[in-house]
Amino acid sequence: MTATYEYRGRQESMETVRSLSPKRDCFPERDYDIDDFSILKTIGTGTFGRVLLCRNKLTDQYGAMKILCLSDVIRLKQVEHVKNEKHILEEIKHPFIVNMLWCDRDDICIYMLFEYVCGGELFSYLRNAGRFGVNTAIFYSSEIILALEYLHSKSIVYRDLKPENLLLDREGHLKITDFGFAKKLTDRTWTLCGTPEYLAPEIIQSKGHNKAVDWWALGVLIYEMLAGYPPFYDDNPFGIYEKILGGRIEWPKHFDPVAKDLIKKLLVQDRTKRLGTMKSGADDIKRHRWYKGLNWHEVLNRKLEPPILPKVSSDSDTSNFDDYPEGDWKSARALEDGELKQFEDF
Ligand code: ISQ
Repeated sequence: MTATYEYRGRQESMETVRSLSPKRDCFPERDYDIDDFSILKTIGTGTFGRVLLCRNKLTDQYGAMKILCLSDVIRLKQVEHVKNEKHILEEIKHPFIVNMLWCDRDDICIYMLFEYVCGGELFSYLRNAGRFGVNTAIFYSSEIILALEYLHSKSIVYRDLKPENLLLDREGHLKITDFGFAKKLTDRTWTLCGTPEYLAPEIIQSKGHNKAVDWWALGVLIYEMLAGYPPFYDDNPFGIYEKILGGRIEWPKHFDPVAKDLIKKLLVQDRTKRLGTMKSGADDIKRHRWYKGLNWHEVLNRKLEPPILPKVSSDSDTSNFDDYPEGDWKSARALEDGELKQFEDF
């Protein structure tokens, strides 16, 4: 397989839901003002925002500031998505998820401060290596499984698992980032209306918004780590969709047979039969023989030795991220009163 793959700029989901969850007691760490931060360098860009390395002038600590211009958020119809992302990030704290430390907005931008994860994307390491060995794939997938299990325990579906959204910290442990597609599942006992006898299966099952989508994506990710390319690929997106629905997977000759068994059980079309979605949840995956001998308590406590140690010269080293032109986010237009109403509760 010699083709190169382009994974950036994937289709955006249009699903939105508001979370009503209580704030965790440690958020925000302090009530800062955007002027408390020196903005240093762009380390990532997206369709309606950018992520910048910054330094807190009060504590001297480095952080990653995600800045979204409100006019772009409105123009791209992302208002509910962004509120959704903020609500979810306020609710979560986990060793394998990038932690949001503070969030604010003015009438020009939204500011989200995260811990700075300086090792860069797993994507870059995977492309450089070609493919990962079994122990490397076991290490990264085990940290992802615990992060997904945690999110699911809070009725949050992540929905965007891919190597570009996985960062390595200074020690080489994983952190999941970008909750723009994440969704808080609503309590179906409240939102299910209608006479039960007449309800369609997809209403009962809230099809498409189910935790099972994350376990499917885990199967794709483990395959891609071990093969070096994803299991369903075509030059055009419709070709990819056809292959996904066709369910035929080609296996490289070198592929580990035990991993193959696990991936086959994750890439099951019927999501009620997919590993991770039955009544034991993530335990069914954790007990698969590919993870035999792994101490999950040690995984959670970051006790396993990471297979890759990122090269980092200092806390503010950005060499593991691409260079981007420094756009002029400060000169974005301020919203008018009518438009600002959409962000009143932000
Ligand atoms: C933290 N560190 C580096 C990059 C990031 C991108 C998005 C969110 C948080 C981040």
